[in-house]
Amino acid sequence: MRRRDFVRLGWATMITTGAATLPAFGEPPELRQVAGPREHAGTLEPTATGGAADFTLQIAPMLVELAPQVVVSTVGYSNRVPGPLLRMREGQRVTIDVVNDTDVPEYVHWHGLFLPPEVDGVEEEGTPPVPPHGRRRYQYVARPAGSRWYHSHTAAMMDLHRGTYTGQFGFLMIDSASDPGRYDQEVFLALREWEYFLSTVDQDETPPDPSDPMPEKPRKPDLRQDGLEVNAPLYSINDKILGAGDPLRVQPGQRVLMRLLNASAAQIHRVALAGHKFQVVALDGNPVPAPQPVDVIEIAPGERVDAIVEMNNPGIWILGEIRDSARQAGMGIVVEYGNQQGRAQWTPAPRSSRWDYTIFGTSAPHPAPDQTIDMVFEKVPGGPGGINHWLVNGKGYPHDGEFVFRQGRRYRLVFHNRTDDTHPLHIHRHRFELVELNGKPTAGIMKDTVIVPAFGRAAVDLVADHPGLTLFHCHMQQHMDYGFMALFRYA
Ligand SMILES: [Cu+2]
Repeated sequence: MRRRDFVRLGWATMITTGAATLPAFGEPPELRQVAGPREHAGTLEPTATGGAADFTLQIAPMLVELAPQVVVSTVGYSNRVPGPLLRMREGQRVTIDVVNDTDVPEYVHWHGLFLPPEVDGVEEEGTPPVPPHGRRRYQYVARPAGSRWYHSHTAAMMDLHRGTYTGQFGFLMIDSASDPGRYDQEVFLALREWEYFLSTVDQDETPPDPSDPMPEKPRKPDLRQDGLEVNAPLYSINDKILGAGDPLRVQPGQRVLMRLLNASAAQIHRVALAGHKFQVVALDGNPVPAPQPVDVIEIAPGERVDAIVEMNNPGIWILGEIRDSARQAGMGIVVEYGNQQGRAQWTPAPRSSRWDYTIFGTSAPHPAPDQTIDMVFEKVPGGPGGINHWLVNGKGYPHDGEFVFRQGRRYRLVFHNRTDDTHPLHIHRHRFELVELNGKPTAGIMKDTVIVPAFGRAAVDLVADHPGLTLFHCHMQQHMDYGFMALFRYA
């Protein structure tokens, strides 16, 4: 990106607090890869000593040109949104230097990797911060293979210019030696909103489906008034609003692997590609046992979906959010076949296309868990002008050490969502197998983040095989900041 004369939107300037100084718009640091798996421990050093890093990330204020004359001020990695693609091989020992050119401590979390707590990038697990105007070196072995990502793991609370509200996110790809990779093009698509603000409206709520079983719905509705939710006026895929960036150029007959990431701080998204279907091949970077074609992909903050699209319908199409308001606010990208003319077409997705993880699973039996841990989630509505608070088993974070794993044991975590909101629940440093969703059994779907619908229930199995403190939380920044977290420790 070259420096040019940015014209900032008046209202965007008014609601933006940070980033008074412009970064130097130089060339991004060169990314290099160094071969060779070495020993297996993760280490974290305060300074970059002991040789060159494989990757360097610079945390600094930056401007994002979402469209001509639509420029937002945020904090990002190496002056790019998304940050640089960090691509590594499974088993590779990588060294990443993080330079923090801001006034506040930061944490870079490597989402979906099996890392020791001291390099996971999480304050609650004991990772040291990257100090303000300082640097820190992360070293770890990259595994498991698949679509991973990295993002800020800083608490934001009421400051909507910190943590995942900022542009601090990027793709991290761990390539497997055994990956068949049968595709002609690979594209990375991050879904985002910009200029978050507090509002009484919950933007991503879908109308209730009468067939939704809602097994955790209480008999008596909670009549207390909700507090403020996080809302946004601008949306993008990667750093561009729909129509403002280069189209995704394809050719008839191509198989395009789309690696979708929801890098939002607050919203679940549903996307479709007009005229095409997505063949879903992996969830959270892990291949699914039964790939299936779908019209609509639902993806929550923290989740990744890998899908192959057969380019078999020449034209100019829109890949975008199925909600008209979100697409019109920017969430989309044009997909253009060669030698086509005209306007990009949008066609509404079929009404029947409801997202259901279990269609990608099998009916294989599960080994009996050694222990079942029930986790009940409740909301304490904030009332007018307030913020909702969240309880796990009757308490907000921190708990008194009640969540304990023993190494090698198999746990069944049962998530009881006794709230009228849908939550993407994430566990660090481990992955789990989805066992049941709203009473529907499934097997073979490995994830690190799972959507538990409003008044819904999910059960996941996890083998405790990564000793150390392990954070569990809702991936919506506001929910996490206001109590929706728990820390597991190994006995
Ligand atoms: Cu939540």
